Amino acid sequence: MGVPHRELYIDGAWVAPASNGRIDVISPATGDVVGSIPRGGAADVNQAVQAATKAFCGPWSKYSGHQRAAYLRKIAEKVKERKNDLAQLESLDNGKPISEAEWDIDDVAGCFEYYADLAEKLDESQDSPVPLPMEEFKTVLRREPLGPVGLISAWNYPMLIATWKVAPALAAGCTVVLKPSEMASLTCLEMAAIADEVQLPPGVLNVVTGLGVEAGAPLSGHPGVAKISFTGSTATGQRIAEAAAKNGVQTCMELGGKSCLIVFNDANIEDAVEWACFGCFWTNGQICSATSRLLVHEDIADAFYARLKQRAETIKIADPLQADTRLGPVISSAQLEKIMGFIKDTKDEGATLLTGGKRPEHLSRGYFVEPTVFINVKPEMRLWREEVFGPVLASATFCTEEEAIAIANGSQYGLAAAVISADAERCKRVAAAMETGIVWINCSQPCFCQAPWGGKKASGYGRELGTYGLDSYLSVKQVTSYVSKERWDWYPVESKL
Ligand code: TXE
Repeated sequence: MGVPHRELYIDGAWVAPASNGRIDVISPATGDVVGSIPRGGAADVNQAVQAATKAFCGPWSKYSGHQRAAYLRKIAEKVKERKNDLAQLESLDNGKPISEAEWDIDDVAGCFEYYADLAEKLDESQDSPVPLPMEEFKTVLRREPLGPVGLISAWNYPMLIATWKVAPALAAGCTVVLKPSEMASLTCLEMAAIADEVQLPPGVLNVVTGLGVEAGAPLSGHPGVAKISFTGSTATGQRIAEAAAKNGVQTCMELGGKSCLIVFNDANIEDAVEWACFGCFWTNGQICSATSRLLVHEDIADAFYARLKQRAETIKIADPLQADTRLGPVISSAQLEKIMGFIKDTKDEGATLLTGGKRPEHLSRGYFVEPTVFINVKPEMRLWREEVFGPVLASATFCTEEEAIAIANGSQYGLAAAVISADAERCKRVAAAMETGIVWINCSQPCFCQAPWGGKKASGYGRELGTYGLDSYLSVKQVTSYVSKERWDWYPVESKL
């Protein structure tokens, strides 16, 4: 499969970066260079923000929601037409199994369609009245797009995470400068190609690829954007929020996680093991919401761990482009090293390795790691506290519901949590007690563009997706009219006497 040679997409045109530089694209499955992306920098970002500003003032923010929706629907159509090649490109670039990349591309199309629907509804809900206590006045609300926005995205769901930001931003009437992760930018450049094909007006979507410090930093510190939406690590998120705050620019932060799955003793072990594996090993373990901490009730721990070991050892690790592969490589050699460092430290700290813990022997190239499970992991161990972003599951046992809740909440992160139990009332109680933005009951990881997504604590703030996602790209203006026939009298006559 050929990797398209693309330039930056600015103001409706493909342009070489000012630096003329390029960044190698490395296949995580082989370590081979398979293409390159443009190495954008501050001058390119500046041009892109100018183009987005012009397009915002020009056609885009003036269009009706229906007009914008028509473009979003055309983008969704093209994504569907190109599903196979986009999924292959995603799998090649990021290493995720092709079956998962195909889901992602379906979700990209679905997300553009969903926000097309919401853009149309925006027309109907414009100028909605606000009930007031004085009948002399009438207030209506106008919901207006924020302006040109900067979107900085991550590599684990390259096209999908970008879409979670681009689709609601465009639906709201904002224009966009997208800075994808340098680790996997290919499908975001194809998003630009699709925008070009459907003749999205120039400057409405600009894509500037490049390194975080060279292209991301100038975007997050640019005074010309109205908002920065970021998905990535907590440390980078803090830097971006600081840079944006200096210009009074608002931010939405979707950061790391260390989510906990709690399995009670009335759970069906077979089902719970399946969710435990899916919840941590899906997307090669590189998911912000991965339930990478697993609490198992002590009554069922032996049976549960025996089945978990068996199941983890049947997960097929192979070339991600093969249809039946379930675990591909992690994104880079640096990420592989980081994961192997966690595995070594956890062994040294005295946890028990249940399965995995090394690179698979049958794969001599690429950045593969076996699905790895540690049990008897203590809360003070690094593996329990820090995000690994790889197929490594940390498990411990618990005795009471209160204890499980306290351990699950005892994390700096607060993105997601999951509970598995046959007792619906208990699930409801635990869900209410979790200090997270997302809770799954009797499952782990389902994600729908209709439902809000985001976390608490070090996992960030703000919400993407659902109607919250659209609202986050809108500002609300109150328009208040005096509607009484009587002259407004500052002081009623009697009180002047
Ligand atoms: O993330 P970064 P990296 C976590 C995960 C992973 C770790 C490091 O634990 O191991 O982060 O991954 C851009 N100003 N997550 O290095 O640095 C960068 O170019 C502006 C969790 O990839 O956060 C990319 O586009 N932008 C996560 C984006 O920020 C900057 C998904 C993310 O990069 C910048 C990915 C700067 N100074 C990793 N520095 C999740 N929440 O899902 C970098 N960038």
